[in-house]
Amino acid sequence: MPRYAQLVLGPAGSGKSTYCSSMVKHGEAIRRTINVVNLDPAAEHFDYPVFADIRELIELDDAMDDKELHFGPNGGLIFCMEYFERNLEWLQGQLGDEEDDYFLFDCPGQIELYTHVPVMRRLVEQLQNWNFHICGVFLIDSQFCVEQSKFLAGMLTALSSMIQLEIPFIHVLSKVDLLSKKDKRKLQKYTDPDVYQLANEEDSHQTNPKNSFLSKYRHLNKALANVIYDYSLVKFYTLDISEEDSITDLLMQIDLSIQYGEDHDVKEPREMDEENENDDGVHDVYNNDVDND
Ligand SMILES: Nc1nc2c(ncn2[C@@H]2O[C@H](COP(=O)(O)OP(=O)(O)O)[C@@H](O)[C@H]2O)c(=O)[nH]1
Ligand SMILES: [Mg+2]
Repeated sequence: MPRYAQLVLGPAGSGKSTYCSSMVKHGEAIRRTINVVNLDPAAEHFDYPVFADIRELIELDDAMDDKELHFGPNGGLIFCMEYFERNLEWLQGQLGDEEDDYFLFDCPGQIELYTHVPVMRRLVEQLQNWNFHICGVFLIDSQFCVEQSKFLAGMLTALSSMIQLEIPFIHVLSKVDLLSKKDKRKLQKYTDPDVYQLANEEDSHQTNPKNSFLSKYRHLNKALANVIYDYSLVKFYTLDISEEDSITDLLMQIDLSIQYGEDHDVKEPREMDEENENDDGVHDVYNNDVDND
């Protein structure tokens, strides 16, 4: 039986740790165990029960205080994550080998860790070797996304992480509870699969349409929106942690992407016989689109 994991990604402050904590609480409510592993060596505060904590392996302050290394916060973080990468057996020991376990990995927010440094990629490969089905859950603060240009910028960051990690991604606009009704309505157009309409919109910040730089920029936005639309690259879900339904819907989408629960259905004896004859492993279908044959 496989195990399941979400890599919770996104810029600092996008709400990753809060998301993990909401998922744990939701899990408790529906009697499902969701474990969280803190992978942020600089984490100061989170309010979920931590299953394993990278700070027991290495802490950012230790890397920064080292008299020979002289690291600042960013260099220190990369150092910690590279140390982690060389010591993945520590993680293996922490995770144990219970079948069917479900983990969230609360990751650090530095985007370069997903796009430029191999650590996350190595982590994904290792988890796959340990029989995990993994997806990336990429959070973007919805408050920054009510403007079209910022939304596209966020989307491109998410996209570059997705290309690097080569796992299914669920993109989430977080903190929707903080939006005004008007901004919530604005957000709807981003969660609509038809991103194309973005291309034809005026950005409220472009006050002078005759300015040639702005006009070029508008063309660029349009071209980007077209690429994203043409390849169906990114679909966004919203998350309002004050609404249980919002969490339920999101978890369902994520579970679908990692095929969690497929092995849990109660099977009729006849179905089981058929399955034994035609021994289809879960791995064969993982990563393909869900098909209901
Ligand atoms: N109202 C509200 N605040 C949030 C939400 N998610 C995060 N925050 C706040 O945003 C800040 C950063 O959140 P955190 O989860 O630590 O972000 P991280 O750096 O991505 O782990 C904290 O002050 C949180 O309380 C949310 O869904 N709703
Ligand atoms: Mg955090």
